[in-house]
Amino acid sequence: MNQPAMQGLNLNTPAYVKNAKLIAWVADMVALCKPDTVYWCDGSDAEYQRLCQQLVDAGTFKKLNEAKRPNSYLACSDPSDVARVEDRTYICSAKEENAGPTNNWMEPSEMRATLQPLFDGCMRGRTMYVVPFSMGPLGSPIAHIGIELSDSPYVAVNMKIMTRMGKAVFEVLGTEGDFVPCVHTVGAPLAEGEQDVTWPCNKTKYIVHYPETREIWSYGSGYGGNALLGKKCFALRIASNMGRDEGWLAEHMLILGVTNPEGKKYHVAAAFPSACGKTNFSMLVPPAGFDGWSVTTIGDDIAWIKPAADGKLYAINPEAGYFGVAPGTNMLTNPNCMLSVRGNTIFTNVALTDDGDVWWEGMEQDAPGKALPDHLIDWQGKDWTPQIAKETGAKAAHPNSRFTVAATNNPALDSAWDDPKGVAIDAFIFGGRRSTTVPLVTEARSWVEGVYMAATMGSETTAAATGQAGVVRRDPFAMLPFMGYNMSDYFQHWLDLGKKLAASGATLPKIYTTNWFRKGTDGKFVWPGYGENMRVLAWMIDRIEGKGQGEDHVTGISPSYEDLNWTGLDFSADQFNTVTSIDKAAWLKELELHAELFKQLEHHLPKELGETKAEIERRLAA
Ligand code: SAT
Ligand code: MN
Repeated sequence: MNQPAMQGLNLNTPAYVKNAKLIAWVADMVALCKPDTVYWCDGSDAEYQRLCQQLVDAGTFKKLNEAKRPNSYLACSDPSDVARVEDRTYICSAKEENAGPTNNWMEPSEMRATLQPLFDGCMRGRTMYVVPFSMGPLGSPIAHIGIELSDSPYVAVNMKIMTRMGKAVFEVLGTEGDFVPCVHTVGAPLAEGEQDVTWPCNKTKYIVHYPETREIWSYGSGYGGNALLGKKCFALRIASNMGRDEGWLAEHMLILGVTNPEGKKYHVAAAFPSACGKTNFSMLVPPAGFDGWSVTTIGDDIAWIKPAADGKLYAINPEAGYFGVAPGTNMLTNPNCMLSVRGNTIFTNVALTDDGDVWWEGMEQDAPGKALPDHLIDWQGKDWTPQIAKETGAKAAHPNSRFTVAATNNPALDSAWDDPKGVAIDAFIFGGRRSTTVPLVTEARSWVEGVYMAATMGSETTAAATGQAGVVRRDPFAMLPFMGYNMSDYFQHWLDLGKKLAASGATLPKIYTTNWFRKGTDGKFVWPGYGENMRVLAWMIDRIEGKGQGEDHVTGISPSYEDLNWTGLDFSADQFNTVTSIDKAAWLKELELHAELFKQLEHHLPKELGETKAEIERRLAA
């Protein structure tokens, strides 16, 4: 039964693949996409090396200097294919109201009719890679399996790092197991004898999700979240639907462990929009003065969180690697990350040094006297010098340039990062990027108030998505680009979960909001951020232990200057005031923006949120 030949093309199905549904689906997709060959990834290191060499031969990868950056590669994308494309991303639920007002929607049969001609023959001249992967530890009760069919070997090697990818997945899948089918094409079929480009892609792009049938179809892009379908498409957009139906959460959150000097360990899950420092926070190194504290990484981007019989919420990182933002990363801002990417790393859209290593903006800032390099090849293959940068403002690395690296490279990896059971969450953090208005840290007085804070979160946009960077938009739960269903129903899901846990007598995790990004009148960030965020994290842990002090204000509880540990940092009460003050006029404006959001989301908006808003208004008026 294993080798049905389609139109003369052998599917090359390995004998160990015994899932009839999978084999039939691959046959259908081969018939549609018409690749030249089909290759089933086994996930072995030998295969990884072979595919990387193939990418080098094709000109997509450049092998980096083995002495400086062992077993590492640089890929430079087409300049038009550098970030997620939110305006081309669709949630095609049967009913429009289930996608909700924050998602692009098309009726499923209409979308299928749109995609059919695009996918017909889309893989001509290329190999279809069958990429089996598990989101979460193989066989974990929280994990789920996906199969990505892609005509991009770049996707195959990135998926090897980002997920548990390979042959063992088929054992878990067995003959009857279920999987999320993910079809991806760069949308650039090759005519007979046509020479390929180094980064094939298509001007037309579609990133499509069918939540009811749990399918993902991606056309035209080879980059990041558009193409590595286990990440945002599966682990957030499709998984949020699974979570709603099954009573769990799929969140855009890092997960970290934090141990205090008494040796007590806590777990925190934190949501920040893309390119707002999740990776840095998850690998935080406590500063001088925090002897005895340590932070360990469970995940840097996505959390799947399920309530267990003990009334606690357990979180796993469904991923196995980090696809992090390179610019700004250095030995001061994130030493663990710099150590992680010393080798065995794929870099995308960073600059190349003359001795075959990588460089990005920010690397010059981590040691006194360290200078800009004299010459580089920038991410678009052009000469770059400090002079050119000064004259034209040209960036050597694209602002959304990335590294792909295995979690096991991280020196701060938590010993439980791969535990199928997950870790019990003690606190949630929601953090936006706001130059004004929102204070450094606030603790919600209740679960409902926390959900309100998360739901109304605003953030200035970044280079992680195409479009203008730096404009404030509401980004509820840092999930705006990743919500797989109606946002208001999702708020309700969070409220319901809180109610259910409280009813079982459980202590709910505390909820915090943070803002590391307040600016002074000089336009510069006031809060030093990075490792210094430990001061805020330690306050949260003290609060959880019932020790930390705080002051009640309009939106929650915040520390006073003397409530934080300032050992080793010169940060004045005035500066503290700049990042924590609550400007009444600014908050009145802010509440108007909350009202606008609630108007947009009014269908199914939980009434508790309106009540919480009224409560804040009452406090502001008092
Ligand atoms: O492009 S990704 O979605 O993989 C990264 C991000 O935007 O967070
Ligand atoms: Mn992300």
